[in-house]
Amino acid sequence: MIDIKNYLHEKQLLVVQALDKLMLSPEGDFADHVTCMRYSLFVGGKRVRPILCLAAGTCISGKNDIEMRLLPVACALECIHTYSLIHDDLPAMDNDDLRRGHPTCHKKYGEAEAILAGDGLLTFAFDLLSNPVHARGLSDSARLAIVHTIARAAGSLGMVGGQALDMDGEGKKLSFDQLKTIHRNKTGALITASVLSGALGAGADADQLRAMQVFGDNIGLAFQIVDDLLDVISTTEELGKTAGSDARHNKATYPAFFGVDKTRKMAEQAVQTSLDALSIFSDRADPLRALAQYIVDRTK
Ligand code: GRG
Repeated sequence: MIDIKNYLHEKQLLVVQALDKLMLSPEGDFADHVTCMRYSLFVGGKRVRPILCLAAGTCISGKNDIEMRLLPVACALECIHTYSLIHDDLPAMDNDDLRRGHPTCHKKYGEAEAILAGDGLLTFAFDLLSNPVHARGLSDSARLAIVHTIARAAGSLGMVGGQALDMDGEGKKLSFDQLKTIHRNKTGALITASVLSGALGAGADADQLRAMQVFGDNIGLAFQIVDDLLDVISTTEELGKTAGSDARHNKATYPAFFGVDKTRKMAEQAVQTSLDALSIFSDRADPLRALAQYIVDRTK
């Protein structure tokens, strides 16, 4: 049985140290720009996506060095996620002052700097993924498959597209199907890609990839349902971002459709489906199992 608190603490440390080593240094001509990127990257965050990538790799490969080989991929995922948060907080989008318990990037450095920090982080992710120096230990074909998986999930047919639908839907009465499409793309796509890229890097076969896809889709769904729930039942202090933001922006959410109790049950159901998908794996999938449970139990 995995102690999820210790596991998360250990892997968060591993990811933060790798990010610090791999990320650009705040010196030279671009020092101010890089400082701004590093602020949002290191100000906090649970590091769920990189940890999912490492855990999926461990599930597929029994080799000790799999985490080390996947760290640049894990860091790229966190760079893309952080860019999405910076842009989501901008005045033109959710206009939030608080993120990860601290002032949002544009509040601290100004809007233009924040837009560019997001652009820089997104682009740097693909620098990390494609740079042979950072990607030691992954075959070229695995690296290409990972680049494609992440690019597809982060772009217009994934996270960016989901965000566009979300923005467009503000203040409108959306159907439940429309809400599911937004969640699947805005939040779910990058979470599934995190799991798949770890599995691809570790050499997963077609059956294993199919199982990882179902697992990722369902924890992505659970993650977003719980995010909707926490926005209603938690405080700004607990969340480290402004609570009640969905209602303020008139957004369709699971609690708005189903109420708090049914919403929690739906999240638990999605986690159960994700756990069922892992039944083909041995106890090497235990970290993934514990992460799925953490996603539904989390309080921030
Ligand atoms: C701007 C292209 C673009 C996309 C934005 C991620 C996103 C898409 C919007 C964030 C809005 C939001 C609250 C989405 C719900 C789920 C989510 C992604 C929450 C934040 O992720 P966590 O909880 O954050 O993993 P930390 O700070 O722990 O990394």
